[in-house]
Amino acid sequence: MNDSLKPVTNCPFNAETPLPALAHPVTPIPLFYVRNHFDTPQIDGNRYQLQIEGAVAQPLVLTLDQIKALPSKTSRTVMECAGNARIYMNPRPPGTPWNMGAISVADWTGTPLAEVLQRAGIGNEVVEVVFVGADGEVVEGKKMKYERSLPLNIALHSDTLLVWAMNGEPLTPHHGYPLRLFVPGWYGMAAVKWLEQIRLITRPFEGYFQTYHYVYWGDDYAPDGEPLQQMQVRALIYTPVPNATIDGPVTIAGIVWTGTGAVMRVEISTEGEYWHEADLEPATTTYSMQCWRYAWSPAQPGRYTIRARATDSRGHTQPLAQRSNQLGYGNNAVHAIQVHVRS
Ligand SMILES: Nc1nc2c(c(=O)[nH]1)N[C@H]1C(S)=C(S)[C@@H](COP(=O)(O)O)O[C@H]1N2
Ligand SMILES: [Mo]
Repeated sequence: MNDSLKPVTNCPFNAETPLPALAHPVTPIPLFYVRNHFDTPQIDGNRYQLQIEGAVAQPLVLTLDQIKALPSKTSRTVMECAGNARIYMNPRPPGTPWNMGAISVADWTGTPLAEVLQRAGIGNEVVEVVFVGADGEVVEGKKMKYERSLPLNIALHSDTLLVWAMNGEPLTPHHGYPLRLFVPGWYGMAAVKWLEQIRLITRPFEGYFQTYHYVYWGDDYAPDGEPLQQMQVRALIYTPVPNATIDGPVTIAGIVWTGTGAVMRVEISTEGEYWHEADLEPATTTYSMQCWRYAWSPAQPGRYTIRARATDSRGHTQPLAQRSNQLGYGNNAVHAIQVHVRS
C-alpha cells in the first residue's frame, strides 16, 4: 500500500507521496515527495562550502562540519508544494501535473539561519536574504539557477533552519544534500535545496522564481499578484483509500495542517452538506500537523463520497472548489474520495 513514490515527471525527477504513507508520524524518506525544477546535482559533502556574501560585515565560507558544529534544533513539520492538487483546478493551469501527493512530513534538523547570519554581521540596509541552489540550466550561455529570497525578519526567525538531516538521516541527493533551507509554515518553494550561496541584499530580489513563479497571478497576470508564502489550511484523508470497498463501520482518518495560526476543527461529510466534527489530536508544535479521525457507520450499502474540510484560527475554511490562478498554486479545496459500501 505504502509501496513507492509515484513518478510525475522523470526529467527532472518529480514524484508524489502515496497518501496512505501520511499515516506514518514522519514520511519515510523513500516516500517523501520530490519536487525539482532542474536535474538533481551530485555534490561531494567533503568538499562542500557554503558562501555567505553581500551586505555583511565579514563574508564567510563554511564547511558542512563547521555548520553542524553550531547550535541546532529539530522540528516536525509538513512541507507542501504550492502546486499540489493543481490538476483539480478549473481551468487547468500549466505546470507540473500534481495530484494530491506533493506533501510530506519530516523531522527537520539544522542550524538556525540566524546563527550564521549573525556571525557574518548583517549590514544596516539589508532587506532580504537570497538563497542560491547549485542546480540550474544553461540558458543563452548563462546558468539560470534556482534562487529565492526571504524577507530579513523571516530569515532571522529562530525556526528558519539550514537543514542537514531529515528524519535523523543526512539529506539524500534528491532532498538537497548536503544542505538546504527550511522555512516552517511556508510552501515548499522556500526550502532551497543544494544551498551553495547566501547573499544579503539591500533591495527586494527580482529573480525568476521570486517574481514570476510562486505568485498568485489573477486574470491577465495583473500586476497585483501576491507572492506565495504560508501554506493554507488543509486536511487530507489517508484512509480509506479512494475507491475502497468497505464492509461495515470504518474509521476515516487523515492529517491536517496550516501555515499560520492553529487548526480549529476538521469536519467530515459522507452525505451531501451534513458535516460532522472529527476528533482532532492536540497540536504538539507551533506548526501544527495533527491527525484526525472519524468513526463512520454507513446506514446502508452503496456508493458514497467522503469529504474532509478544515478551519483555522484565522477563520479560513477550506473551499469546496478553489478558484484557479494562472500558475495553479495554493489549491486547498476540500479533499473528496469515493468509496463503495458493500454491507
Ligand atoms: N535548489 C532547489 N531548491 C528547491 C527546488 C528546486 O527545484 N531547486 N524546488 C522547491 C520546491 S518547489 C519544493 S516544493 C521543495 C521540494 O522539496 P523536496 O523535493 O525535498 O520534497 O523544494 C524547493 N527547493
Ligand atoms: Mo513546490
